[in-house]
Amino acid sequence: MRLEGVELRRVTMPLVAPFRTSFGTETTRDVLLVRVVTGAAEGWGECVAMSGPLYSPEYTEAAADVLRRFLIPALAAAPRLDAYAVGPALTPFKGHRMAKAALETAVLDAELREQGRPLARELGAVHERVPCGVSVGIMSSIGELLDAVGGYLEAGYRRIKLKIEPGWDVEPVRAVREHFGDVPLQVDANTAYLPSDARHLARLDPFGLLLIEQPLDEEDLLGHAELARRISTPVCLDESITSARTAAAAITLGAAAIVNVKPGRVGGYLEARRIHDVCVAHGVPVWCGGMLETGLGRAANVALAALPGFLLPGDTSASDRYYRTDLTAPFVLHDGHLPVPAGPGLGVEPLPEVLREVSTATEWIAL
Ligand code: NPQ
Ligand code: MG
Repeated sequence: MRLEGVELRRVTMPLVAPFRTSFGTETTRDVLLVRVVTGAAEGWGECVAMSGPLYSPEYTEAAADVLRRFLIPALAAAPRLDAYAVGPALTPFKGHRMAKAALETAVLDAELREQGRPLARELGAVHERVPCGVSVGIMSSIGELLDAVGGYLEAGYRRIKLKIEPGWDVEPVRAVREHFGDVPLQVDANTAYLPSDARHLARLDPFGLLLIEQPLDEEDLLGHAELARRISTPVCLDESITSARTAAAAITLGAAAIVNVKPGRVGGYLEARRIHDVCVAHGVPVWCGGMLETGLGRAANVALAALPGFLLPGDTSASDRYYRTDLTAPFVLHDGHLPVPAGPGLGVEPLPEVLREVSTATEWIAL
């Protein structure tokens, strides 16, 4: 495969409603898209970094910068190009996994399109559709939360995840349990608690949650292991899991009974599959996280979520959870499931008129 060039494109997507987490409130999604052009095809990768370094150290401008200064030039110099050569070509550069993931995904998409092969098949998917969950932001009142959760259950979502933080945890969980009974329910703290909050978090035990996601600092594997001994809710890690190696360490330490797999956070879909494999070998269930992806990233996430170790519904929600108009043909929930794309590569492409409408800048890097 020969690379002719790479396009970096910025798009601004308004969210249907503000999304509040312990690290802030987002009203629009500022996305960096990577498009690679080869002799025979083009491929797309969506960078999941946020506009500020709030979820992880990466942010959109930094991702664009490292791609243009370091990652794309390194790829251009690589002797042999296919998706499996991208990771090794980029290993000299530390971190920046979301930027690396976007570039690798674009190359993988182009390669699979050239070969007429779907991403799901390439990754080892075993399902044609996947059950979907939804992530529900922190609200200004319990009433507002119950309206939101009721709407999602009505729409068919198979699992509800509540964002929590100190001051918004036991009461919202209690209210959802009281109103909606035994629905599959989990919580996500995005690192908002301290090890000294263990006794408080144990107050969630009676509600029979599927899991608590990333209660403590991303570097605190030992703290999560200790917390897991003090609460009965299974501890799931998100931010802490940056590679198959950290997944193995977290499992061995007893810091993760369940793992959230986000391809962007770990450097791409190939590393995401390795994490899946490590977890399956240890009997640790995984599920696919979400970063408010457009249809491009969503298509790839749904393909990944169809692997056999993905035993819990993911944050692979329908397009209309976040966007009135998606970049691609919308993903629509049927019976609480999304279909795994069956076409070559990602199996979806941006709608040209929508893409033009939401794009704020493009940059072509010829190779
Ligand atoms: C999580 N996602 O699991 C993340 C965090 C998150 C679906 O809960 C803009 C872009 C806003 C990415 C807010 C979900 C975001 C974002 C939250 C990611 O931790
Ligand atoms: Mg999370």
